[in-house]
Amino acid sequence: MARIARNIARSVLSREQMDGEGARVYRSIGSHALRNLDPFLMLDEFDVKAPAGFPDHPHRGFETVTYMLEGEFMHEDFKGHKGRIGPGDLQWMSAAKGIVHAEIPANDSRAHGLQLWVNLAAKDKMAEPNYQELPKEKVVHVSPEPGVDVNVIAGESHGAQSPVLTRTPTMFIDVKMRKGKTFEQQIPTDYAGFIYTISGSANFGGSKHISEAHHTLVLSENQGDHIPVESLSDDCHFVIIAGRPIREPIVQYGPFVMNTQQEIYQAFADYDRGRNGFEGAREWQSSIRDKWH
Ligand code: FJE
Ligand code: FE
Repeated sequence: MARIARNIARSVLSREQMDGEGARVYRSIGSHALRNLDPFLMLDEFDVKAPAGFPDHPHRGFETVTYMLEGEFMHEDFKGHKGRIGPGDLQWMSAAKGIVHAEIPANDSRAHGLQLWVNLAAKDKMAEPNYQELPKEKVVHVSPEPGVDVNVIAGESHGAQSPVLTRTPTMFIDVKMRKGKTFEQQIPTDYAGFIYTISGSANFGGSKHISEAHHTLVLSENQGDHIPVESLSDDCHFVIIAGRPIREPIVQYGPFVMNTQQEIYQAFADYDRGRNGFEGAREWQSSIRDKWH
């Protein structure tokens, strides 16, 4: 049987916008043009310089994946879990029933990276929160040929498998290519996905869609099992993100993502009263929030 390549069904350029406290983001999924792409709720390319950041805020019902490209972030949550994420480091945080935390630049230089929000199925939304943290050295790397460098954040690429466990089946592949190289990524036929371009230019998909940086390229759902890429510049850098759609109703209110309006009211009430996973949330203040104030 002939193999079918995925094509680019839509291309959307991210515009710069502000979120958190003065933090600059290029929003991909989650912007007005790309409300959500089941199972993904949001992808931000953040480019933050202190004193801007994302001080104390809650999450419920999904996972946040922070992948740092340049600079350093500090994080601290309401149960005392804290640390730093630097270039190439990965934090896969399953907020599930509740996390309250702060994420802010660790020093004076620009903190640049990606934050992806992966939805959870109803059965997982009220699970215990969990962190998977991989320093750069532990992020699985594969080079299928010279001039092609792949970091496997989640899933598998060219025989290399990420150790990250994803409650929602997800692949997240970071690819850097020199000019004139080719690359192919296998993608399960039942996954919905997209490519987000960070720098350089390349031809994407079977129909050779040319794209520059800061674009979200939504993959066709044509039963294709792979996406081919040909780079057109030496600084070609993009991520391929795909996952199995959950196909459940989504009701989102900022950082709470549930299945019904009733569950959103419950999330607000729990956060306010410190219950059902938000114990201690009301009294808590991060120690890092004052670093730049
Ligand atoms: C958010 C307030 C926030 N994009 N990229 C409201 F602070 C946030 C938020 C982030 C965020 C955090 C990081 Cl580290 C990177 C981000 C938004 O925390 F999403 C909303 N709606
Ligand atoms: Fe957060």
